[in-house]
Amino acid sequence: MSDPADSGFVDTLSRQLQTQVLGKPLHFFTTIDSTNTYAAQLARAGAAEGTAVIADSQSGGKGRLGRTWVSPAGVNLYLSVILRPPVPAATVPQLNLLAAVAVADTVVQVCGLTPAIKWPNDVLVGGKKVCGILAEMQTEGGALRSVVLGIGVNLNAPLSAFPEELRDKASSLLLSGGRLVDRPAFAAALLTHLEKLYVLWLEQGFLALRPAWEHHAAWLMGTQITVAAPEGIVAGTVLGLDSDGALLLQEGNSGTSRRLLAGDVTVVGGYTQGVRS
Ligand code: BT5
Repeated sequence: MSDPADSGFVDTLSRQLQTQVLGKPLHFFTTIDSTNTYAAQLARAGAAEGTAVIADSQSGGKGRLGRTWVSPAGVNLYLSVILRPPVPAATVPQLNLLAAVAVADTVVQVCGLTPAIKWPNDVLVGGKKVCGILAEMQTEGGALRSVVLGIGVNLNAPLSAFPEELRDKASSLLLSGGRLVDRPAFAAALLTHLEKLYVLWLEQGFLALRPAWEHHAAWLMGTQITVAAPEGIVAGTVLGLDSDGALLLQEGNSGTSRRLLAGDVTVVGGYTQGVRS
């Protein structure tokens, strides 16, 4: 059940929402452990595609691999959307890339800033992380039942909202752009971009999104990176994105090319090399 105490955000957002499916219905909480966890419960209970959960703050915001997403109140966006795409589970990681493009498009449109997507699930501004994405799926007997697409965007967080150890790695759109971001307007625009890209992806697959992803990509071909992947640390030169969204690397001295489906990327020499700001 939504928390009626702070319906201003939802009322404003609902008035501005121009989507057919995404964000309908919308559940809003002043505080919740994790919008992804709640959306997954709704999905298991049969909630329709498009159902969205937004919170003003999260007490247990989740990143990947059990990490924490810092989620202070009143300043940012914490959004989870339930999707039910009729696709094989193996294609679900592409939704991270899709969401990153949607966030980047929204940042350009609403803030006039130049974002950069860091594969697979971060959006940076000025080399610092302003957005993280967490796609979690539910399967039954190997078949995909639903995906919860969670998106956290630092909109108006001051530096003091981040713990010390994040202050040189994280930023908000306010800190980077110098202007307060209208939170419901950003959320409405993001849902519009998400829906447009989701429909394109359903109809034409990831290849139709790849040019937009490449347009916003943080590193150019040839950038030296290391990736902490599930299969181990891989170092190499970026060759680009494969047709399914996998990262293509030319590995070390061996010259062999590698396909990576998941991992944490570090740019050799820091974010200023080969990174658009
Ligand atoms: C992510 O994980 O970046 C996915 C974050 C997804 C958050 C959304 S909010 C709505 C929905 N509900 C949830 O519970 N989650 C989703 P990962 O790539 O593992 O990055 C996590 C790391 O980012 C942390 O270990 C920190 O280093 C850093 N971090 C944590 N909070 C941050 C923040 N607010 N801004 C920037 N960096 C942050």
